[in-house]
Amino acid sequence: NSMLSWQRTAFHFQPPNNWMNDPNGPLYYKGYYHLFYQWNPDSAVWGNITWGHAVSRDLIHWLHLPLAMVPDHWYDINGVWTGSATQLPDGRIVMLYTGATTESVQVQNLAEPADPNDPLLLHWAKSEANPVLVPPPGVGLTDFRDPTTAWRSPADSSWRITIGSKNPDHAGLALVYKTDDFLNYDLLPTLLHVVSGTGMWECVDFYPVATDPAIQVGLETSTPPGAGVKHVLKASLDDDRNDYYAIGTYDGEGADTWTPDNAEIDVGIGLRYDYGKFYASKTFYDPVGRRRVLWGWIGETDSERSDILKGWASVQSIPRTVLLDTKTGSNLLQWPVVEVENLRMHGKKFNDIVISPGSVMPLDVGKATQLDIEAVFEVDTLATSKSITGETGAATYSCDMGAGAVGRGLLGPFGLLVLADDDLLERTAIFFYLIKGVNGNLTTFFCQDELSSSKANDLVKRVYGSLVPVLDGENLALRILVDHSIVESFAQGGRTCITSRVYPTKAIYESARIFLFNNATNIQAMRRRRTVEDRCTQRRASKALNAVL
Ligand code: DQQ
Repeated sequence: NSMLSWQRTAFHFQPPNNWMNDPNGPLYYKGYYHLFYQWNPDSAVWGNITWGHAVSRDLIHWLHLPLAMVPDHWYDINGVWTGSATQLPDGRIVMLYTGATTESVQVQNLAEPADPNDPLLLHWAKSEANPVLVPPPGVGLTDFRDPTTAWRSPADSSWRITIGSKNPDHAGLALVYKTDDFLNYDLLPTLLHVVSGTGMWECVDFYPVATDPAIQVGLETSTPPGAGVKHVLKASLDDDRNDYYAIGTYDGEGADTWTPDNAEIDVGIGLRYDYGKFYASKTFYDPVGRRRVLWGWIGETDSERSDILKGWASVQSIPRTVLLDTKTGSNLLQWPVVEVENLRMHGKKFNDIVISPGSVMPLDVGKATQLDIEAVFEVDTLATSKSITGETGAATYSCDMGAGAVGRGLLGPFGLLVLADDDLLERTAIFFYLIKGVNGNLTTFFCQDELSSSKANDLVKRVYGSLVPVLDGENLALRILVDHSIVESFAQGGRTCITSRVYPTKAIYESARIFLFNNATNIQAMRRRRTVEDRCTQRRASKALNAVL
């Protein structure tokens, strides 16, 4: 439907049409990045799941290729579901994926490139031995899916993979298998990990990260645990459709178990990759960029009817590099791959903008449907320490309570409005909200408000967000990618991320604008004082709580 074609993205990955979901088997091979994905070739809703396929030299520009795999055997006739690639030391690629059988039982299957000399990996040969794994005793026939990339055991140098499931008590868990040839597997007696109450774990991911601030590169999946290495475990929770990760320690010499650093922020109950729309993600190690790259499926938040009308559904997140945040030690940093910056065309800088309370200020960047925004907000610690907030700490605020971006607090909200029309009838707000606790400490929330993003009435609109760690002396930093119907935002270098799908009806084409806004009320106090002080010294004036872009 051409009326809705403006909703298609420009630099986020999308198939030519129809339904897409999880990213599958990302890998680098002979000069090309490969992305496979869950695709329904027949319609814009989930079903008939095959593997779509595309290649790229830069993770940004993609060439669409024919389907890599289709449901054509009893062991995957109800869907070629999610899987992962492993590159063996001899260069061989093995692809493990879940098949839904004629009886809809979930089994694991093996496929390999039919012609390893073809850098495009156009044809895939499914193994004669399929299925190579069936649900073990005690595991539900439909609770056994999404094998990971394999890693080498540091203890016996056999391969390990993990597969998500749940137990009868509704605990999410990750099974571990041992294999030498990817045809025969032994289920290990101990789980990699289990967390009560978290339900089915889909699309488990497991990988090492470097803890040394001097080694800020990604680590190959088989990097053994030990000094300077931690392991990240991620599960996609079928219950709430969000991707949760935790940082911990992998015991590769013992029982192949993983223990979180902090049991209170364990997998499924603690940190999320993204506090907006983001699911079924998967990382891979890029040997050329020496980085770990994360892909996530960004679904639609409009109606199924609209998806059918427009003829497509879903995009992939911008590929994000993933590192351990060695400053906090307790979260990851996600950041758009550097290649995205090659798309920047008409750079515009705005410096030293002071924005008064309750006001909105346009930033003239011309048509604003595709943007890569970097913004820094300077918070004067003197100003905040003097302000009497009357608020008692983090418990008094969360992004989804209250009035979102139109609320008025003492130290927030302030930030940007994107995909906004001149009259601000439509706008998506990305903002910070600071709370001063009774102990005098500041807590910073990072939020994204979709409530006024569109006049259309068939949408799910929310205020998303969470806390973001801000260390002493740091300014508040934002990166926002705007791409027609997606707003992907990163705070403090990627400590907290939020992705929204939005469907403006007025803020489109030439009418899309961006604005700065400040709804923090205590800047009023600052401003009054400044009027007096302006006569004395300009330096004092700059100590107000300034929002500086
Ligand atoms: N999507 C796939 C499954 C996976 C789910 C099926 C997650 O393999 O568990 O399309 O979105």
